[in-house]
Amino acid sequence: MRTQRLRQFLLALLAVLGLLGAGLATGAGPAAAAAAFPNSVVPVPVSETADGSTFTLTSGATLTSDDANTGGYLAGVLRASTGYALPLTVGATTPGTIALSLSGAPANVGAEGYQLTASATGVVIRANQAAGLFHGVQTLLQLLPGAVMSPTVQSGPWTVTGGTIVDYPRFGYRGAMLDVARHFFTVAQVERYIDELALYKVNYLHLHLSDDQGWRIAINSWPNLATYGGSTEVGGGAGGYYTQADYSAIVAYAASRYLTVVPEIDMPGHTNAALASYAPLNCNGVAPALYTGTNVGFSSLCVPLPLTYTFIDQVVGELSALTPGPWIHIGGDEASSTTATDYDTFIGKAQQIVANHGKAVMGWHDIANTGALLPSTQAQFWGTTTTAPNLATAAASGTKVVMSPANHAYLDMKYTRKTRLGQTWAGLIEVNTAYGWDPGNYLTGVTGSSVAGVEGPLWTETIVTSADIDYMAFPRLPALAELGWSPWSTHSQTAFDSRLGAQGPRWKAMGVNYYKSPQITWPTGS
Ligand code: TNX
Repeated sequence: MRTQRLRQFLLALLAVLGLLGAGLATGAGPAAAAAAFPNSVVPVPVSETADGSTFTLTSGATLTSDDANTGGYLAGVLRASTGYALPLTVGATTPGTIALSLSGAPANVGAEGYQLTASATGVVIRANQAAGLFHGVQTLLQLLPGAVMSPTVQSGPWTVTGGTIVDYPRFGYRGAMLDVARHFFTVAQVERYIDELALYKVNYLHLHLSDDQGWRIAINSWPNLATYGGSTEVGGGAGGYYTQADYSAIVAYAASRYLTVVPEIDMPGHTNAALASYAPLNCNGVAPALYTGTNVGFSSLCVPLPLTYTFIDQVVGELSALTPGPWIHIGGDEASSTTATDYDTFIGKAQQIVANHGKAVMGWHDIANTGALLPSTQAQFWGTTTTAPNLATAAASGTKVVMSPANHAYLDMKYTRKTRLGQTWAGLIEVNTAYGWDPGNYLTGVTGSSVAGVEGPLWTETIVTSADIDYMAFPRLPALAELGWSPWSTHSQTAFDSRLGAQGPRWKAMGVNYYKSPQITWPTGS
């Protein structure tokens, strides 16, 4: 008994001495200092353990993937910037130098998470589903030098810190909204934004498809909506609209980056373009003129009119058939030309129509002012205070909430007074203001499991080009993406600011026209 204890003691002593020895040995050289992942990944992963090794991607490397789409995406990015051949085999039994595997991931990473292991000989990303592999690929790209995002061949070395990352999202809904109604954006422009969002593990693209100034989706049963209602935009430009094939192309492109499209038809307010397109939709039977200004709250669908619900049923029916995702967003904001009783009636009927087409409703949080939200209806908070009593009441009876507080999450607010683009009604939003709030614990009575996630809306009254979109979204969108993905325990403004700075050279390499916030130290090459 005694000898056994003595042996255990000696073994333990040896182990401690061994560890000390290893520590001293590595401590003497630069290896110990290097045995940590660089603080470069946004959103910051759940856990990162470096092991002191380094992986270097070289010209002879091969790729294998259990998912053709994600493998093809990674091959495309790496081939362009490294110039290496990087042959890709889908479904191979022997792992390549970089292997994307749909087996062996820890169960707790769920549908969207992944495990990434980098060693001297290769990189393995394991996930339960393709979305997780894709998110792991984004992390791998952020561990490589920023030049990896260049569309033209750059010189390496293409090194990755060795070790293991286990990562999965805090919230299931991590969105960005693009208002294509105030100014129209082409399919290519939307796809460019999707590519940018995908870098930060955003998984929902909310498209604001109709407003007073324009109707942007072709509806076969109401053709004037697009051809007439889509013929202008803020400032009087030519506007435009998506054919149903265009819309399907956006949906498919988003799906290839693991984003789900949430289409919004805003109603009963914000409907001048529809009312202008069809006189019979108006209570007085007279179509108003098209509108190219920026006022809000002056238009309303005619709530007592039966045709209104035929219209919504057909629009929602066509849109639902084109939309694989679960949500149809019905807007519901700023309906100041609709009486409270009419608004109540209207939201009740609109929810039922959406449900009849097999979809669930999203709506701006104004919809919580009505008494009867369907259990599946999700509300989107866009206020500027930390209280919204009706929303809290709805949350208490089960309504889930997406958080877009306008004074933190609105990507159309100016950064400073001097910002050329954007508005100020919700305040100025510098990058640390965009980052400095907890979506899970922000709104009184809407916390914890009531919170479905986060979304950054980009209203486009003042936004006209892709360069404008870039400028307002970067660097704030990555801040919101981190709030949506990373556990709150990792939240640190100083650590975040240096991770964000590390994105600068990437955006430079990609040609993203970002705002060089003075709150961030941008490294050389940004
Ligand atoms: C308010 S936020 C709106 C939009 C405007 C935006 C401009 C919300 C649900 N409605 O109609 O475009 O402000 O910041």
